[in-house]
Amino acid sequence: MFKKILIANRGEIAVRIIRACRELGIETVAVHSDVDRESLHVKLADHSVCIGPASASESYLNIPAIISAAEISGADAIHPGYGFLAENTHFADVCQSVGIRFIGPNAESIKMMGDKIEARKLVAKYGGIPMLPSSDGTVNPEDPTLLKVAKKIGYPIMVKARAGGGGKGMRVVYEEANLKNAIQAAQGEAKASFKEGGVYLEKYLENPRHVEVQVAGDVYGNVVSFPERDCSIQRRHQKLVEESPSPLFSDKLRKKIGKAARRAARAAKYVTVGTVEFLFDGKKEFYFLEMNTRIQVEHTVTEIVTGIDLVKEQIRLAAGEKLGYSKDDVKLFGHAIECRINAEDPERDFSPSPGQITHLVIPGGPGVRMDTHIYAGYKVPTHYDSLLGKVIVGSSRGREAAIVRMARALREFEIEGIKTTLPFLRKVMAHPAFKKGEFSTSFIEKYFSNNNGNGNGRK
Ligand code: MV4
Repeated sequence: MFKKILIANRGEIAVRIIRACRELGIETVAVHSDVDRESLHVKLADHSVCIGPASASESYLNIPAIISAAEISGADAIHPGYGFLAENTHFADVCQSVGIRFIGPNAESIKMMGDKIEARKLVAKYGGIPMLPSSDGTVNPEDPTLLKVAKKIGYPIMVKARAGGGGKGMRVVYEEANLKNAIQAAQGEAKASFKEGGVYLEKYLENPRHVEVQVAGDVYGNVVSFPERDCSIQRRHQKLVEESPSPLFSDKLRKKIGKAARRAARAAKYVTVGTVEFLFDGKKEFYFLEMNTRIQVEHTVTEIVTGIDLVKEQIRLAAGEKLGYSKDDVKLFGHAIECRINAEDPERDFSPSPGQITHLVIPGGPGVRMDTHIYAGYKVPTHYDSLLGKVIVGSSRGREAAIVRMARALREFEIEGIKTTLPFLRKVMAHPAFKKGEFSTSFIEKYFSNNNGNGNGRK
């Protein structure tokens, strides 16, 4: 097992990782930028190193500074958290070349899964995983077979960036006449966002639900899957609410998606923890979308419904330990919901709201967990993403009871000095469509698009 882990991240996830290390008896090294000196992750870690100025490119993305900090402090592994360097192939490579274990899969897996075309090909070749019809590889407006390929897939079609992520470089096309323009636009956007301008075509699924499956694998080829998470409540590709299990899933469908996810993990020879994303039609079919090679923000709902500490699992598996249990040992208990608390103003189109927290009451009581780095007096910097933390609830009495519990927790929550997504989340919990479990990825657009806050979609 590792003796000392450097956490190349900040915020709630750095705190979460430090807590796992403490329980595992592993020493921790926090890194921080100039403006994060007073951050909770710095206070909780055994050691800390300042790695640069506020700007992320000079601190949390500064590979030489992070590697130097690891070498000086004698860390034998680096945990990247999510975001920043978590899916950076070059960083994973550098760690390996200096003899420091990167806590995640090998650089090869990260690279393969980062390329959506390669990932699809790998998974399709392995077989047994439902896929939407698509083009074989990248497409160009001048391809002589373009219209034929598109016709075979059938409209509507989504043009997607092979380096995609975060909804950039995507276009929906309903008719042939718009295809070439959409390809050009997506290529331009992809080139600007990812430097890689390649795009491909995929059958477009309207009003899908976003369902994902956590997987874990060891170096001996053992793989398990966990109950699915439903992450359909999102706004402009930012998730706001996640839950497990999905309100629309039967045991039969859960078995089927679990099997598909394990097959995808096996196809990728996946080691440590990862997530297989699917689109779900809301009735009975799901389709492979992509695979993420990092610990995710919403891993917590899976922890609540299974009782398994996924960050500890990730560290253990990265150190080469055996999984030690099989898919049938992973049991689903009750229902869990997570709400993301962001420093954003829902009244102003969710614009960032940094500043000092002047007053804070964090919810608690039965079945309530809060993962956060904030405290009263903490100053939210302007330089990083707006996630302040997550309220996670679990109930053994099912989804309705979990919603009641979340509404209760959000009611207890008090935060002053900055604007947050709290009032918005309270409305989501009270919304009839949410309560019924009847929502797709269009939920927020559909009911909150005028941002009138009344949640009925009318002005
Ligand atoms: C899709 C889709 C419909 N059909 N692909 C958005 C993020 C990127 N990873 C993939 N995304 C989508 N791909 C096909 N063939 C709809 C989306 C999509 C979406 C997916 C998950 C969660 C939220 C979403 C919001 C808009 C579009």
